[in-house]
Amino acid sequence: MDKNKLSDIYAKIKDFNKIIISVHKRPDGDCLGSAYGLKDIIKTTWPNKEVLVSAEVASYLKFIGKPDDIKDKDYNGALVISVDTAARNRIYDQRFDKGDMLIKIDHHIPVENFGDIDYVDTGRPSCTLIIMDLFNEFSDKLKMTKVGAKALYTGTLTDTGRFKYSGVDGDTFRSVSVLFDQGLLTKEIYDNLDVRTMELTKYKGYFLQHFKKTPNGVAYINILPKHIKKFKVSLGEATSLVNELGYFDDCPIWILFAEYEGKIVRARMRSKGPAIDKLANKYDGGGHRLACGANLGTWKRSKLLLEEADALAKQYKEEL
Ligand SMILES: [Mn+2]
Repeated sequence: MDKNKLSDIYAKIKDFNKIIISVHKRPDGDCLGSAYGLKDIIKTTWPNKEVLVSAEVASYLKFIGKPDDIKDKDYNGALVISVDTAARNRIYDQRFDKGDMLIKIDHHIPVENFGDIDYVDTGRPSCTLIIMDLFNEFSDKLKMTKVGAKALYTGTLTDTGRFKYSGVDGDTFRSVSVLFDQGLLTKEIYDNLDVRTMELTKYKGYFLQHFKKTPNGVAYINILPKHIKKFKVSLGEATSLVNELGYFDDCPIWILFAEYEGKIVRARMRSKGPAIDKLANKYDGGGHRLACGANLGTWKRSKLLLEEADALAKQYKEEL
């Protein structure tokens, strides 16, 4: 935690009357939780400030907040805060640099600096925990309601796999305990996160019967538009099943390939052993040491990535 930089961020938030919070494309619980949590903290502390969130809607996360309709002119004189995003091209609203000042708050392995202030803490397993660091550092000045606590808890849950992934530590639970002190009620959160549609349940059956394994232990599946159509699920729903491939003790790496609009192929990669972030970097991606995304473009490149992942798995097993 960099207390000096948190002080700088606090000072800028206090200074500006208009703040726009920006998230990444294809939003997840962590970026939306960070955005709505930070919005709640700012609005509760300074009710007269205008705080807008620029994001796409993720239907399963509607219960933590909804994005604002932001006009070009809204950026005039605004402080823009980008959360949970490592690179410019991953930001959903590409007008992010149209404000008067830009702050980046993130926990991914840094790809590039793009803010006037860049606050990156890869030691935090979710970006929501950095927002809580800010809150806790200025707990004598900042306020939060249970609406903000709900958003921050949701993002922490989804990015840590419900406190399961590496990076979860004592600080995680100390921060989360503060959310309970703000009146956090968790039932609504679990009720919303634990919903699965009949369509996705049936697709999961297909998914579990059609994944494959490479010779050295990379479990993978190709998600094609025709499957999405047949099972009537969204790509976001289908790719949310990634960790269903993480249960095999002979597969330290697992990858889900999916074809997006315009035949663009992307990968979601996970590992419980070898670091995969360097591999993701080679394929226009990145993220964390054990959880990454990559932009492949074509199915041909997915084969290359798979071969390299297989080599990583082989090397890892040989070193055990
Ligand atoms: Mn995150």
